[in-house]
Amino acid sequence: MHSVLITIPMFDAVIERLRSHFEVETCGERAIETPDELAARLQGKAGMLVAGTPRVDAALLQACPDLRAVCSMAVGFNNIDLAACTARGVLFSNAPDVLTETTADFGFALMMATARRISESEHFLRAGQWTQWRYDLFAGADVHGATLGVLGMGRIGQAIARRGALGFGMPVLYHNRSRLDGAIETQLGARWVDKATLLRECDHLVIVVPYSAASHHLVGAADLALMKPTATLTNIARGGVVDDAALAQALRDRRIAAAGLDVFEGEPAVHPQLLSVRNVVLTPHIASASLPTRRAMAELAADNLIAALGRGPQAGRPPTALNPQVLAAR
Ligand code: 8YV
Repeated sequence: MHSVLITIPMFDAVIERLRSHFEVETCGERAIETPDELAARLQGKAGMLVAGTPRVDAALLQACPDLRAVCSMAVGFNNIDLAACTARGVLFSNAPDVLTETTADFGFALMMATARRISESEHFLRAGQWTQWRYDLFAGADVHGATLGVLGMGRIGQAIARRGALGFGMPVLYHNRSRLDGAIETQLGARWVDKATLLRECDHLVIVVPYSAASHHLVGAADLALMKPTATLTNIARGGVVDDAALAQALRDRRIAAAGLDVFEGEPAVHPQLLSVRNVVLTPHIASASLPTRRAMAELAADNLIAALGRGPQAGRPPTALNPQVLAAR
Protein backbone atom coordinates (compact mmCIF):
# COMPACT_ATOMS: atom_id res chain seq x y z
CA MET A 1 0.00 0.00 0.00
CA HIS A 2 1.35 3.45 -0.95
CA SER A 3 1.81 6.13 1.69
CA VAL A 4 0.55 9.66 1.08
CA LEU A 5 0.80 12.97 2.94
CA ILE A 6 -2.03 15.49 3.26
CA THR A 7 -0.28 18.81 3.81
CA ILE A 8 -3.36 20.84 4.71
CA PRO A 9 -6.17 20.48 7.26
CA MET A 10 -8.75 18.28 5.55
CA PHE A 11 -12.39 17.09 5.68
CA ASP A 12 -12.58 13.92 7.81
CA ALA A 13 -14.59 12.17 5.09
CA VAL A 14 -11.87 12.79 2.51
CA ILE A 15 -9.18 11.50 4.89
CA GLU A 16 -11.27 8.36 5.48
CA ARG A 17 -11.75 7.87 1.76
CA LEU A 18 -8.00 8.14 1.15
CA ARG A 19 -7.39 5.71 4.02
CA SER A 20 -9.23 3.02 2.11
CA HIS A 21 -6.54 3.30 -0.59
CA PHE A 22 -3.39 4.42 1.18
CA GLU A 23 -1.52 4.78 4.43
CA VAL A 24 -2.35 8.38 5.14
CA GLU A 25 -0.35 10.88 7.17
CA THR A 26 -2.18 14.11 7.99
CA CYS A 27 -0.87 17.48 9.15
CA GLY A 28 -3.41 18.06 11.91
CA GLU A 29 -4.70 21.60 12.26
CA ARG A 30 -1.76 23.46 10.74
CA ALA A 31 -0.69 23.21 7.10
CA ILE A 32 2.86 22.05 6.40
CA GLU A 33 4.53 24.90 4.57
CA THR A 34 8.26 25.05 5.21
CA PRO A 35 10.39 23.20 2.65
CA ASP A 36 12.38 21.40 5.36
CA GLU A 37 9.34 20.04 7.19
CA LEU A 38 7.72 19.11 3.92
CA ALA A 39 10.79 17.24 2.68
CA ALA A 40 11.13 15.42 6.00
CA ARG A 41 7.49 14.35 6.10
CA LEU A 42 7.50 13.29 2.45
CA GLN A 43 10.20 10.64 2.92
CA GLY A 44 8.73 7.30 1.82
CA LYS A 45 5.53 8.98 0.50
CA ALA A 46 4.32 8.28 -3.03
CA GLY A 47 1.78 11.07 -3.10
CA MET A 48 0.71 14.31 -1.52
CA LEU A 49 -2.42 16.40 -1.42
CA VAL A 50 -1.76 20.16 -1.36
CA ALA A 51 -3.48 23.48 -2.16
CA GLY A 52 -2.13 26.88 -3.27
CA THR A 53 0.87 26.41 -0.96
CA PRO A 54 3.53 25.02 -0.41
CA ARG A 55 6.14 25.55 -3.11
CA VAL A 56 6.91 22.32 -4.99
CA ASP A 57 10.11 22.75 -6.98
CA ALA A 58 13.06 20.76 -8.32
CA ALA A 59 14.89 20.91 -4.97
CA LEU A 60 11.92 19.44 -3.08
CA LEU A 61 11.35 16.75 -5.70
CA GLN A 62 15.01 15.81 -5.59
CA ALA A 63 14.84 15.51 -1.80
CA CYS A 64 11.76 13.23 -2.07
CA PRO A 65 12.68 10.46 -4.52
CA ASP A 66 9.63 8.29 -3.71
CA LEU A 67 7.12 10.97 -4.70
CA ARG A 68 5.03 10.00 -7.77
CA ALA A 69 2.01 12.32 -7.58
CA VAL A 70 1.23 15.82 -6.32
CA CYS A 71 -2.50 16.58 -6.34
CA SER A 72 -3.75 20.06 -5.54
CA MET A 73 -7.23 21.12 -4.52
CA ALA A 74 -6.58 24.61 -6.00
CA VAL A 75 -7.05 25.59 -9.62
CA GLY A 76 -4.11 28.03 -9.57
CA PHE A 77 -0.76 26.28 -9.52
CA ASN A 78 1.85 29.02 -9.44
CA ASN A 79 3.31 27.28 -6.35
CA ILE A 80 4.16 24.24 -8.48
CA ASP A 81 7.06 23.93 -10.89
CA LEU A 82 5.17 21.82 -13.43
CA ALA A 83 8.21 21.38 -15.70
CA ALA A 84 10.23 20.05 -12.75
CA CYS A 85 7.42 17.60 -11.89
CA THR A 86 7.28 16.37 -15.47
CA ALA A 87 11.07 16.06 -15.70
CA ARG A 88 11.08 13.83 -12.61
CA GLY A 89 8.06 11.80 -13.72
CA VAL A 90 5.84 13.20 -10.95
CA LEU A 91 2.21 13.59 -11.91
CA PHE A 92 0.58 16.92 -11.05
CA SER A 93 -3.14 17.68 -11.02
CA ASN A 94 -5.02 20.86 -10.16
CA ALA A 95 -8.75 21.35 -9.47
CA PRO A 96 -10.46 23.36 -12.23
CA ASP A 97 -14.20 23.79 -12.91
CA VAL A 98 -15.57 22.70 -9.52
CA LEU A 99 -14.91 26.16 -8.06
CA THR A 100 -15.78 28.37 -11.03
CA GLU A 101 -19.30 29.47 -10.05
CA THR A 102 -18.56 29.82 -6.33
CA THR A 103 -15.48 31.93 -7.04
CA ALA A 104 -17.41 34.07 -9.52
CA ASP A 105 -20.16 34.60 -6.90
CA PHE A 106 -17.52 35.84 -4.50
CA GLY A 107 -15.79 38.06 -7.05
CA PHE A 108 -19.11 39.68 -7.83
CA ALA A 109 -19.97 40.03 -4.14
CA LEU A 110 -16.59 41.62 -3.39
CA MET A 111 -17.00 44.02 -6.30
CA MET A 112 -20.47 44.97 -5.03
CA ALA A 113 -19.25 45.36 -1.44
CA THR A 114 -16.48 47.61 -2.75
CA ALA A 115 -18.74 49.75 -4.95
CA ARG A 116 -21.37 50.12 -2.23
CA ARG A 117 -18.88 50.58 0.63
CA ILE A 118 -20.35 47.79 2.74
CA SER A 119 -17.31 47.04 4.96
CA GLU A 120 -16.48 50.67 5.54
CA SER A 121 -20.05 51.45 6.59
CA GLU A 122 -20.22 48.42 8.88
CA HIS A 123 -17.08 49.52 10.70
CA PHE A 124 -18.62 52.98 11.11
CA LEU A 125 -21.81 51.49 12.54
CA ARG A 126 -19.98 49.12 14.91
CA ALA A 127 -17.87 52.03 16.14
CA GLY A 128 -21.07 53.77 17.28
CA GLN A 129 -20.60 56.61 14.81
CA TRP A 130 -24.06 56.37 13.21
CA THR A 131 -26.05 59.20 14.69
CA GLN A 132 -28.27 60.36 11.83
CA TRP A 133 -29.32 59.69 8.23
CA ARG A 134 -27.62 61.76 5.56
CA TYR A 135 -28.18 61.82 1.81
CA ASP A 136 -24.49 61.11 1.20
CA LEU A 137 -23.81 58.65 4.03
CA PHE A 138 -21.58 56.01 2.41
CA ALA A 139 -22.99 56.88 -0.98
CA GLY A 140 -20.96 54.82 -3.43
CA ALA A 141 -21.11 53.81 -7.08
CA ASP A 142 -23.87 51.91 -8.85
CA VAL A 143 -23.15 48.42 -10.10
CA HIS A 144 -26.17 47.88 -12.36
CA GLY A 145 -25.68 49.45 -15.74
CA ALA A 146 -22.04 50.39 -14.99
CA THR A 147 -19.26 49.12 -17.24
CA LEU A 148 -17.67 45.92 -15.98
CA GLY A 149 -14.02 45.35 -16.88
CA VAL A 150 -12.71 41.81 -16.66
CA LEU A 151 -8.95 41.32 -16.78
CA GLY A 152 -8.38 37.63 -17.55
CA MET A 153 -11.26 35.95 -19.35
CA GLY A 154 -10.86 32.31 -18.39
CA ARG A 155 -13.60 30.19 -16.84
CA ILE A 156 -14.02 32.39 -13.75
CA GLY A 157 -13.76 35.64 -15.73
CA GLN A 158 -16.50 34.43 -18.06
CA ALA A 159 -18.72 33.46 -15.12
CA ILE A 160 -18.30 36.97 -13.68
CA ALA A 161 -19.03 38.57 -17.07
CA ARG A 162 -22.21 36.48 -17.32
CA ARG A 163 -23.39 37.69 -13.92
CA GLY A 164 -22.71 41.31 -14.86
CA ALA A 165 -24.26 41.19 -18.32
CA LEU A 166 -27.32 39.05 -17.62
CA GLY A 167 -28.03 39.92 -14.01
CA PHE A 168 -27.04 43.57 -13.76
CA GLY A 169 -27.30 44.94 -17.30
CA MET A 170 -23.60 45.81 -17.35
CA PRO A 171 -21.76 46.43 -20.60
CA VAL A 172 -18.72 44.12 -20.37
CA LEU A 173 -15.22 44.92 -21.60
CA TYR A 174 -12.45 42.39 -21.23
CA HIS A 175 -8.78 41.97 -21.85
CA ASN A 176 -7.12 38.60 -22.24
CA ARG A 177 -4.05 37.45 -24.13
CA SER A 178 -6.28 35.48 -26.48
CA ARG A 179 -9.70 36.65 -27.63
CA LEU A 180 -12.76 34.53 -26.94
CA ASP A 181 -14.62 32.87 -29.72
CA GLY A 182 -17.04 35.36 -31.35
CA ALA A 183 -20.05 33.24 -30.33
CA ILE A 184 -18.99 33.31 -26.66
CA GLU A 185 -18.37 37.09 -26.85
CA THR A 186 -21.92 37.53 -28.18
CA GLN A 187 -23.40 35.25 -25.55
CA LEU A 188 -21.61 37.17 -22.77
CA GLY A 189 -22.14 40.54 -24.40
CA ALA A 190 -18.41 41.07 -23.90
CA ARG A 191 -16.07 43.17 -26.04
CA TRP A 192 -12.28 42.61 -26.22
CA VAL A 193 -10.18 45.75 -25.75
CA ASP A 194 -6.49 46.37 -25.09
CA LYS A 195 -5.44 46.66 -21.46
CA ALA A 196 -5.14 50.47 -21.47
CA THR A 197 -8.65 50.87 -22.93
CA LEU A 198 -10.03 48.45 -20.38
CA LEU A 199 -8.48 50.41 -17.52
CA ARG A 200 -9.58 53.76 -18.92
CA GLU A 201 -13.18 52.82 -19.69
CA CYS A 202 -14.39 50.43 -17.01
CA ASP A 203 -16.24 51.47 -13.86
CA HIS A 204 -15.55 48.23 -11.99
CA LEU A 205 -12.43 46.22 -12.78
CA VAL A 206 -12.32 42.57 -11.69
CA ILE A 207 -8.94 40.81 -11.99
CA VAL A 208 -8.96 37.07 -12.60
CA VAL A 209 -5.67 36.27 -14.40
CA PRO A 210 -3.45 33.39 -13.27
CA TYR A 211 -0.16 34.45 -11.68
CA SER A 212 3.02 33.91 -13.68
CA ALA A 213 6.20 35.84 -14.41
CA ALA A 214 4.25 37.47 -17.26
CA SER A 215 1.42 38.66 -14.99
CA HIS A 216 3.64 39.90 -12.13
CA HIS A 217 2.54 43.49 -11.37
CA LEU A 218 0.28 43.46 -14.41
CA VAL A 219 -1.52 46.28 -12.64
CA GLY A 220 0.92 48.84 -11.23
CA ALA A 221 1.06 52.59 -10.63
CA ALA A 222 0.98 53.54 -14.33
CA ASP A 223 -2.05 51.29 -14.92
CA LEU A 224 -3.92 52.61 -11.89
CA ALA A 225 -3.29 56.13 -13.18
CA LEU A 226 -5.33 55.28 -16.28
CA MET A 227 -8.44 54.36 -14.29
CA LYS A 228 -11.34 56.68 -13.56
CA PRO A 229 -11.17 58.29 -10.10
CA THR A 230 -14.65 56.84 -9.50
CA ALA A 231 -13.62 53.31 -10.52
CA THR A 232 -13.18 50.27 -8.27
CA LEU A 233 -10.67 47.42 -8.55
CA THR A 234 -11.35 43.89 -7.30
CA ASN A 235 -8.57 41.28 -7.19
CA ILE A 236 -9.52 37.61 -6.73
CA ALA A 237 -6.62 36.33 -8.87
CA ARG A 238 -3.33 36.04 -6.99
CA GLY A 239 -1.17 38.29 -4.90
CA GLY A 240 1.53 39.77 -7.11
CA VAL A 241 -0.73 40.41 -10.10
CA VAL A 242 -1.39 43.83 -8.56
CA ASP A 243 1.42 45.95 -7.11
CA ASP A 244 -0.03 46.26 -3.61
CA ALA A 245 2.17 49.23 -2.60
CA ALA A 246 1.08 51.17 -5.70
CA LEU A 247 -2.54 50.24 -5.07
CA ALA A 248 -2.39 51.37 -1.44
CA GLN A 249 -0.99 54.70 -2.60
CA ALA A 250 -3.68 55.08 -5.29
CA LEU A 251 -6.37 54.36 -2.68
CA ARG A 252 -4.87 56.81 -0.24
CA ASP A 253 -4.64 59.51 -2.94
CA ARG A 254 -8.18 58.64 -4.14
CA ARG A 255 -6.71 58.01 -7.60
CA ILE A 256 -9.38 55.30 -7.69
CA ALA A 257 -12.44 55.16 -5.47
CA ALA A 258 -12.03 51.80 -3.76
CA ALA A 259 -10.68 48.26 -3.98
CA GLY A 260 -11.80 44.77 -2.95
CA LEU A 261 -8.94 42.37 -2.31
CA ASP A 262 -9.06 38.64 -1.56
CA VAL A 263 -5.40 37.99 -2.43
CA PHE A 264 -2.19 39.75 -1.44
CA GLU A 265 1.50 39.86 -2.23
CA GLY A 266 3.20 37.72 0.43
CA GLU A 267 -0.10 36.62 2.03
CA PRO A 268 -1.08 35.91 4.73
CA ALA A 269 0.85 39.12 5.43
CA VAL A 270 -0.97 42.20 4.12
CA HIS A 271 0.74 45.43 3.06
CA PRO A 272 0.46 47.72 6.13
CA GLN A 273 -0.78 50.65 4.04
CA LEU A 274 -3.68 48.55 2.77
CA LEU A 275 -4.64 47.93 6.39
CA SER A 276 -4.66 51.62 7.13
CA VAL A 277 -6.80 52.94 4.24
CA ARG A 278 -10.56 52.84 4.62
CA ASN A 279 -11.66 52.50 1.02
CA VAL A 280 -10.68 48.86 0.67
CA VAL A 281 -12.55 45.65 1.47
CA LEU A 282 -10.13 42.94 2.63
CA THR A 283 -10.86 39.21 2.79
CA PRO A 284 -8.49 36.30 3.57
CA HIS A 285 -8.33 34.40 0.24
CA ILE A 286 -11.80 32.88 0.56
CA ALA A 287 -13.25 33.27 -2.95
CA SER A 288 -13.74 29.51 -3.37
CA ALA A 289 -14.81 28.99 0.23
CA SER A 290 -18.32 27.64 0.20
CA LEU A 291 -18.46 24.32 2.03
CA PRO A 292 -19.87 22.33 -0.91
CA THR A 293 -17.24 23.75 -3.25
CA ARG A 294 -14.33 23.21 -0.88
CA ARG A 295 -15.55 19.62 -0.47
CA ALA A 296 -15.76 19.17 -4.26
CA MET A 297 -12.22 20.58 -4.64
CA ALA A 298 -10.88 18.17 -2.01
CA GLU A 299 -12.72 15.19 -3.53
CA LEU A 300 -11.32 16.05 -6.96
CA ALA A 301 -7.79 16.16 -5.56
CA ALA A 302 -8.45 12.78 -3.89
CA ASP A 303 -9.83 11.35 -7.18
CA ASN A 304 -6.62 12.40 -8.88
CA LEU A 305 -4.38 10.95 -6.16
CA ILE A 306 -6.20 7.61 -6.18
CA ALA A 307 -6.10 7.36 -9.98
CA ALA A 308 -2.49 8.60 -10.26
CA LEU A 309 -1.17 5.94 -7.92
CA GLY A 310 -2.92 3.24 -9.88
CA ARG A 311 -6.02 2.52 -7.81
CA GLY A 312 -9.78 2.69 -8.30
CA PRO A 313 -11.90 2.68 -11.47
CA GLN A 314 -9.94 5.57 -12.97
CA ALA A 315 -6.55 3.95 -12.34
CA GLY A 316 -3.98 5.58 -14.57
CA ARG A 317 -6.42 8.29 -15.72
CA PRO A 318 -6.42 11.10 -13.15
CA PRO A 319 -9.27 13.36 -14.27
CA THR A 320 -7.52 16.73 -14.14
CA ALA A 321 -3.84 15.89 -14.52
CA LEU A 322 -1.74 18.58 -16.19
CA ASN A 323 1.07 16.25 -17.22
CA PRO A 324 -0.65 12.88 -17.82
CA GLN A 325 2.21 11.92 -20.15
CA VAL A 326 4.30 10.99 -17.12
CA LEU A 327 1.97 8.05 -16.44
CA ALA A 328 2.34 6.71 -19.97
CA ALA A 329 6.11 6.81 -19.52
CA ARG A 330 5.97 4.68 -16.32
C1 8YV B 1 -7.67 28.09 -2.94
C2 8YV B 1 -7.41 29.33 -5.13
O1 8YV B 1 -8.49 28.24 -1.86
O2 8YV B 1 -7.99 27.45 -6.40
C3 8YV B 1 -7.26 28.43 -6.29
O3 8YV B 1 -6.39 28.69 -7.14
O4 8YV B 1 -6.86 30.38 -5.11
C4 8YV B 1 -8.27 28.96 -3.99
O5 8YV B 1 -9.42 28.35 -4.47
C5 8YV B 1 -6.27 28.41 -2.52
O6 8YV B 1 -5.37 28.25 -3.55
C6 8YV B 1 -5.85 27.53 -1.38
O7 8YV B 1 -4.48 27.69 -1.15
